[in-house]
Amino acid sequence: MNRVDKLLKDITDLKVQGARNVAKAGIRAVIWTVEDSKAKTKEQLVKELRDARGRIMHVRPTEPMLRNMMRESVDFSISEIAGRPTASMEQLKKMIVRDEEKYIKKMEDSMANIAEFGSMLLPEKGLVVTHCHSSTVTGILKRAHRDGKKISVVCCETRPRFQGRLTAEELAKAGMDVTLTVDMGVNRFMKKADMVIVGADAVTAMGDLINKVGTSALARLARMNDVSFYSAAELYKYDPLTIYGAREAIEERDRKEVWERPPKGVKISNPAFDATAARYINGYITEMGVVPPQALWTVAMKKLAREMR
Ligand code: RUB
Repeated sequence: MNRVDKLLKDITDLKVQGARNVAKAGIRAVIWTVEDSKAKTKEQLVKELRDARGRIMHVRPTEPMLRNMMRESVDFSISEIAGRPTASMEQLKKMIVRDEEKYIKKMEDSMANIAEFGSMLLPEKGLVVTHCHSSTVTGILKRAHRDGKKISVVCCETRPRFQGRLTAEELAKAGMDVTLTVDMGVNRFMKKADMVIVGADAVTAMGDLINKVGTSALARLARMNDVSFYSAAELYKYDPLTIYGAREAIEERDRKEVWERPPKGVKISNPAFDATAARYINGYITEMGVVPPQALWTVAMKKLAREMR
């Protein structure tokens, strides 16, 4: 197995998890495809880039950030190749690697803005509930901690893959007060919570949120207890196809993650994500600021329309 295949398998197996990390790994896969390419002509290189993009884009189905970044960055690289008729293959490969790396840098810059806006939104002292592992959410919480805010965090363990443990470990390492609860145990903390912040895998044109399964129950629980519910979402999480009525596919994962050998007659349901209606969401914390769910698509299109067709 070559290193690109191995990286794509790591994404499918959740060794790489979370939408931003998956998108970054997608860019890394493009870089490795180019570095390892044996293409002798520009046409061959363009074909390899197109084939790689097609494979990488769909490695996990519910990941518009990955798809948006693949479209944008690979289209950009292809147009750069067309614009340099006299460049050698080595020069072109170097240029593409440099361009693709810029996309990773852009993601880091967006993350820094989201962390700043998110920290400003948080109270000076309070209890935040979160779910699963979102690098965007932990980025905000750690930034608030560095800003001197006294934030305690309760994180759901997030069965069946327990990504909540990643959150708990990361925040504890950063010196934060963090409690991991069994998923349904979150109810007793919600009564005392000041805010819920979760990540996002996809945001639709209606402002609905697709995130780790369990998020929609958490949002309803927050509403019942008058607790504000936010999602931290880079604008690339917006799925532009939903404006045409496309529905975000919800990844159904291997049943064995839930029960290795279930007794005969027991059916297993293991969706990776669920949908939370916009009416339960106070706002999205994005790199352009905190926006209401109904406004997200307009703000996102300002960013995406520059490069996407
Ligand atoms: C992870 C998950 C995260 C989002 C956002 O699911 O639902 O909340 O991906 O993460 P999985 P980030 O573990 O199945 O990938 O903020 O890091 O993009």
